[in-house]
Order: sequence, then structure tokens, then C-alpha cells
Amino acid sequence: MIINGPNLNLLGVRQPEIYGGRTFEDYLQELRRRLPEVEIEYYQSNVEGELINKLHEVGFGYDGIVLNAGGYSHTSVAIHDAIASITTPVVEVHISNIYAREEYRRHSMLSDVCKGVICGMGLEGYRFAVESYL
Ligand code: CA2
Repeated sequence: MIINGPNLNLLGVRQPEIYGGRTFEDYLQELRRRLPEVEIEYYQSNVEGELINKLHEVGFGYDGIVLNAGGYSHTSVAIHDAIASITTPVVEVHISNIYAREEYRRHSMLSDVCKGVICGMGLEGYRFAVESYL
């Protein structure tokens, strides 16, 4: 299960110099083509509680969750607690290198309860995360 958080629905539309010029749906098509043996589901929400509901919904039965919680990664105790409370492992992904950006992006509230973290590898970071479950 790939879960994207706030503003990631704008990928390919705004700020291509930071996040690239491709929509996530376009990348997802390629990902599914490249990994035909993996059943990849996708969910995006701009709403913190909806992300938490989705983590609860899939967090006890799926093989893995790949989560880019967007800006909530830096602020959300509630998403941290949701990840800590489920049994499916979560890999945290960031498209950009959060450590090379503003100070407020250099800490994630989520990393300590995740299986691993991938950042700064562009959209390909999602593939690396999915492949980590194979
Ligand atoms: O690098 C990442 O993947 C981030 O999680 C993206 C978040 C940002 O708040 C994190 O610090 C790092 C923001 C996503 C915003 O995405 C946009 C995409 C296109 C246009 C505008 C925003």
C-alpha cells in the first residue's frame, strides 16, 4: 500500500524544480509495469485523520506500507502513534532530501517507528521502498 499525504496530489503540477515534473499517477503506472508481481494499491489524502484511518484499515493485513506523509512527517504525533499501533511495517519515503532543505524539514516525527527511511531519491524512492518488502 502506498500512502501519500498532503499536497502530493500536486506533483507534476507545481514546483517541478523540487519534486519533478511527473504526476504520481503517471509514475504509479510505470511502477506497476516494472513490478507486475506486486499488487500495489494507492491512497492519497490531504487530511491527517484520513491518513490515520487508512493506516488503521490496512495496517494489520497488508505486507507493507510505503508512506510519504508530506508536511505531517515533521509535525504529527498522531501519525507517529498510528504507525506505532499497527503491525504492518511502514517505510517512510520523501521525494526530496529533507536534510538538505529548511531546518524545519530536517526532523521527522515518524522515522523512529518506521522500518526504514528513503529520502532524496525522487519518485524512484517509492520503488526502492516497495522492493524492500520483496
Ligand atoms: O520530499 C518529500 O517527499 C516531502 O515529504 C514533500 C512534502 C514536504 O512538506 C516534506 O517536507 C518533504 C510536501 C509535498 C508538497 O508537494 C508538492 C508537490 C508539487 C507542488 C507543490 C507541493
